[in-house]
Parts: sequence; structure tokens; C-alpha cells
Amino acid sequence: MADYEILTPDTVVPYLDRTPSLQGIVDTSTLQVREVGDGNLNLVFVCQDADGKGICLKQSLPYVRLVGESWPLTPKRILAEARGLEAGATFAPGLVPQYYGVDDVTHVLAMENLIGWGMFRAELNEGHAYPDVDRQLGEYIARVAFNTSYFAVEQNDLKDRVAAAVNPELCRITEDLVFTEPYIDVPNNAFVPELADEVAALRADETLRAEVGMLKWAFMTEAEILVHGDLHTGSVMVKQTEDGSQCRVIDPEFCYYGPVGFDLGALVGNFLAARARAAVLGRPAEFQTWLAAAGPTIGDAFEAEMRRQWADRLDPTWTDGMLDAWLAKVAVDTIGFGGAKAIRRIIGLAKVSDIQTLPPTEHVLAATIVLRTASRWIKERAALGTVAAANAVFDEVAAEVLGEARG
Ligand code: SR1
Ligand code: MG
Repeated sequence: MADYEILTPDTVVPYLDRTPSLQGIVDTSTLQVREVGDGNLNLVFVCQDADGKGICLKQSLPYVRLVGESWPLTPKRILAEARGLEAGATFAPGLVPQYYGVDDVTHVLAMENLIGWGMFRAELNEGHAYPDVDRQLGEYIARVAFNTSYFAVEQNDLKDRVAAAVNPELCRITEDLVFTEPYIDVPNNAFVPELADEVAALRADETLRAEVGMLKWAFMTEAEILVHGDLHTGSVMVKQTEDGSQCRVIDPEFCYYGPVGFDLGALVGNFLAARARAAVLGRPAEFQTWLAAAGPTIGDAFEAEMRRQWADRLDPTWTDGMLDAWLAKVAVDTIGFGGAKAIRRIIGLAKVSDIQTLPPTEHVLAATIVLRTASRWIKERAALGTVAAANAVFDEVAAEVLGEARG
């Protein structure tokens, strides 16, 4: 049970009216309020007044919404979200929603209402390409990465920030759901019987299990930058404008200081699911080609932006050669984390609509492509070295799985 007021669409207006920091953003006398939270954890209220001005309120519940009150979870996670949003607003302005503040009593965060924007995952599911959003995402990660790392922050100061940003309960969810549970038999897991042999093969693969262990170790020990922590395609809003495609990164409640490859990998792993869906549905070649290029484009944009900011680094120990070595390691981490993030969405709790909304035959084909590709990514990541090389594995596996299906 909550020991604070849980908002409903009917209580949002009185809440706004009594909260001084949120005055004047919208006209509450004409406000329309809808609860639209379709994620796994929180309530989300989108509000729009008669003049079209909006505000979005996100309230964390004291439990996991997807499961219910039997899984308690700290509502203080909204403060982590505020930290992540502020970092984005400071270092990557224009790539996150405008942030209006957080209330640590009611656990409500207020931000821009992205009226008219769509969720990237839903758009990809419909076969809609968003050229340039991939580049913007790579830039977003690089800007937050550089400016929240030892590259740009004084050593003692950064250690204080790392300590202040520990997010143990949310990290524990990732540690369990991404790295541990898919590989063992636990009630959180679910998959159709046709995938049982594929899942058993992953679980029996000692090389894979050892490499997943190494990835979990990196996630738990490498306090490198303020990572978003849950940067899948459902954490990105997109819009086509006259100036081209735009994106806004949302939902950084899992943020903590971790390895930067985790955020890049989250996107690449979710593009793997999107590619598998597009392949089994036979989407137009133009869309599939753009989707295939999106992962490498994110990696290239990340690298370009890191190199652009490099002149501003604080410490001469960070030489140009060190940057090359660091970028190479990040690329390898990206492939590995991408694989782990993809596998969890097939086997474990909290699945993705890219795969779940497919008809039964296509579901099994797409899930098989994801599992086999992701397993190879994790095991072969050092040799693959680039997201483009990892993409070639997808092409091989997709041809194999779709070929088997055709007989
Ligand atoms: C119990 S929370 C399940 C998932 O939802 C979030 O979006 C994260 O991906 C988490 O792993
Ligand atoms: Mg989320």
C-alpha cells in the first residue's frame, strides 16, 4: 500500500492547482487528462488544455505495475528519473522532454507532454522509418557519456556523483531479468512450447553462460558514465517534422553509473527484435535496409560525437590512443549487451510488442532468429568488433531460420 496520494485522472487538476512550481504551464480550467501508462512500472498522465498546451505527469507506484503489489519497488526511483532527465536536458538539450521538476513526497515528475509524438517501437512495428533518429540517439548517448564521466568531471566530484546515483533496486531488476533469469527456470519466464528446444540449447551452452556472466559483472562493476539504464525503443519518442525526424529520450528511471555499452547495446538489441519482425513479415526492402543501418549509424554517431568532444577532456592520461582503445571496447560491449537485452525480451519477464504481436508462426520464426543471433553476438562479440559485423550475423541466421521454415 502507498503512504502517499496515488493520482487518478480526476485528482490531477487539484494536484496541479496546489503545486506552486507547476503553475502557469497549462490552463487547468480546461484541462483534459488521460492516464496512458502502458509501461511496466508507473502511472503516466498526459494533460492538454483548450489552447493545446500540455504537461505530462509521471508517478511512481510503490510496486511493479506489471506484476502488482506482490512485487514492492521503491517509489524513490522517480528521483533517479529526474537525475537522468536533468543530465539529458543539460548535455543533450532538445533530445529529451522539457523537465519541469520532481516532487519527492508524491513521487510525481512533471515534464513536457509530447503531444503528437509516437513511441519509436510502435512506429517500427508499423514499418515506419525515421531517418536521422539513429544519429541523434548516438549523439545523445555520447554527450551524456562524455559529460558524466572522468573525461569531463573532476575525479573526487565524480565519485560523489556515482555514490549519489546508486540505484540498487532498479539495477537489481536488470541484473536478475536481463542476465540471470533467462538462463534458468523461474516463474517469471514464459515462452511458447515451440521455442523450448532453442531455450534449452542456450541454457546448455556453457560458453554463452560464461560470457553472460562477464556481461553481468561489467554491468555491476563498471561505474563509467550515467547510463540511461533502460534505453530500448519504447524509451524513445519520435516525430516527423518539416525539419526531418526528431526524437526525445524518455524514462531514465533505471539510470546509474554503469558501462556506456549498456545503453548502446539496449538500442542495438531492440533493433535486432525490430529487424526480426520486419524480416518475417517481409517488410519492404527499403525499410529493412534502413533498419539494418540504424545500429551501425548509432555507433558511428556515438564515436563521432565522442571524438568531437575529446579536445575538452580533463586529463592528459586520456591520450588519442586511449580513446581508440576505449571506443573499441565500447563497441564490443555494445554487441554483447545488445545480445543479452534481446534474449531477455524473448524468454524472460517484460516482453516486446515487436515479437509478441506477431501471428504464431511468425512469432516463433522471429524469436528463433533473435535467440540464435543474440547468442552468437554474445559469444563472438570480441571477434565481431563492430555493430556492422554483428548485423552480418543477423543476415546469416535469418537466412538459415527462414530457409529451414521453407523446407
Ligand atoms: C519488472 S520491470 C520489467 C522491465 O520494465 C522496464 O522497462 C525494464 O526494462 C525492466 O527490466
Ligand atoms: Mg521504462
